[in-house]
Amino acid sequence: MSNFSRRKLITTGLTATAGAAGLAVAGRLADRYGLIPPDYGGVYGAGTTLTYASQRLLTRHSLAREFPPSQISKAPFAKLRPFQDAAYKRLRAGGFVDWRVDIDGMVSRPSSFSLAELRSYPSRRQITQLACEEGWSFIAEWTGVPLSQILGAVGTLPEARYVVYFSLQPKWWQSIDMADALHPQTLLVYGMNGADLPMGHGGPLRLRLPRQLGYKSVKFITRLTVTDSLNAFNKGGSYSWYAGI
Ligand SMILES: Nc1nc2c(c(=O)[nH]1)N[C@H]1C(S)=C(S)[C@@H](COP(=O)(O)O)O[C@H]1N2
Ligand SMILES: [Mo]
Repeated sequence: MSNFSRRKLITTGLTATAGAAGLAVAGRLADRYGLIPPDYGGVYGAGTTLTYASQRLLTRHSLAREFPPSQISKAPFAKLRPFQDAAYKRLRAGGFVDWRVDIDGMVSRPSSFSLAELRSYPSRRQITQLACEEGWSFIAEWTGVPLSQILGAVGTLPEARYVVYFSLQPKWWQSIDMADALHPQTLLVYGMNGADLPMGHGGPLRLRLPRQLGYKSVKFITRLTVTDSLNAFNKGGSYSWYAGI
């Protein structure tokens, strides 16, 4: 059977099963095809599995919508409450020359990148929407280096399955699978609407992942860990692990 019709069959099977015989069967089917999101069994349970499995089969390579410049929001909403972190203030006073993002875990060359080093890679600029789970959204132009380039530079090992990314804000981290980590629209962003990324939106560096809800776009990125298991990391808050939109 061709890859496409096999995918179609599995997806159709998942959807039909979910309607007819209940979500538990969909879960077993998804398990067979390696499509269980790591928080399966959590509060979101089988519904999340179904979303993740269907999206992975159908849209692994699809792009989030990009907009023309005329659609850029005039007043993008920065969610941040005043950010009083002392280490951040010091780094900011120094023009962020000492900001580093460390990359470790399952990579051949664990590395530490300055913003200048990140900017020396070919950049990507994309106008996409950031949508919060609370219901609001805005459209902005984001500039940064595709995460795939940085992962290529450090050399991810073949066993790598996830990238966990951490913020200077201690309670903020998230993780994505390699399909999202290597996706061309997944960026380490340092610019927004033609200027440096402002503090309110996570400057000097945030992850942008336009195919998932806003909470996966973690701000103030300082570290990335490549891993084959998320067992050592709980999800980073009470959100669902997979937030595909
Ligand atoms: N470090 C950090 N990253 C974060 C958050 C946060 O509070 N701290 N909020 C998340 C949520 S819930 C959303 S919707 C977006 C909001 O991005 P914005 O402030 O650029 O609008 O950032 C995400 N990344
Ligand atoms: Mo959010």
